[in-house]
Amino acid sequence: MKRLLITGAAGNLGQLARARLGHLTDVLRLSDIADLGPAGPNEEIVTCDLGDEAAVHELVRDCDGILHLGGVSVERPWDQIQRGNITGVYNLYEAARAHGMPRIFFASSNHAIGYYRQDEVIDTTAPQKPDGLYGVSKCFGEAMASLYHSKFGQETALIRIGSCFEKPRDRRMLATWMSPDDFVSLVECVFRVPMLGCPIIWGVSDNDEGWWNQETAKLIGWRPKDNSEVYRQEIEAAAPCPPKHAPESVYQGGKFTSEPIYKD
Ligand code: NAI
Ligand code: 15L
Repeated sequence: MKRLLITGAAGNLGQLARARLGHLTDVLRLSDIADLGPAGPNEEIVTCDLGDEAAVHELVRDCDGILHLGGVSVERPWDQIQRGNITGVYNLYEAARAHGMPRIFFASSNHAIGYYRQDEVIDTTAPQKPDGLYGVSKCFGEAMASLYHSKFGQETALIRIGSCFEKPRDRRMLATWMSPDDFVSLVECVFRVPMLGCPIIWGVSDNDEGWWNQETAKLIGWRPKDNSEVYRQEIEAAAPCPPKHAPESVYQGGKFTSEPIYKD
């Protein structure tokens, strides 16, 4: 690849991608509304609000791939979600259509299906069941990717990320955790597979505990290697088990299901 664009490059996963995915491309174009510091070798820095249509068109120009991590990543008031995750995603897909349809890795979320219960196992054909406005915005992103694939042939990997952090942070994350190494190998597979289409894939490690039937990862040759089980003792010792009827024990989306609709 000549130029890979990373949106949300100042964020948690964006910093990881910046540090570890330079080998995929000649040039990394890094973008965010937040400060990204100085450009390193083979890096370009572009400050850009995803809600700004003209700026997003310039951002996407001359890119062969897009790792789309930018936007609001938790539950927030509608106007914030709308700018980053609704208008922003529309702007991104329109810009991609205008500039040669670079392949997109879309960071969707388990919160698109967060109201499924933890005693259910679902696959990627299960209807969306978002657990908040943030989850609704990820459902919208998945729908945009599907539309642009059907209408124009735009390729997108819809990655429903569980919880990607250095280590699982609570009991629920023993089921939802994706390790940084598995994230890196997933991005490599998405951009290296000859034909992608528009699959939904669970962004989760090879954990013993889990609620998602990982049947589509093989379409891109991705085999996650890490397992949250190695952290079980540490996690269980750190905090008492939440009550049986608490949202974090009942729903796949955990505490997101008990968030209010924020007004400001
Ligand atoms: P993050 O919140 O750390 O990073 C998101 C970045 O997007 C931030 O640097 C922020 O400044 C930028 N951003 C927000 N609004 C923007 C706008 N209007 N224009 C331009 N940039 C904007 O989130 P994180 O953890 O790095 O996640 C990356 C992506 O993966 C997000 O889309 C998130 O929804 C998704 N995801 C992450 C999970 C995780 O476990 N880290 C789980 C599921 C989904
Ligand atoms: C997400 O979608 C969030 O972006 C991330 O911060 C985590 O909270 C994750 O889901 C999760 O469900 O653990």
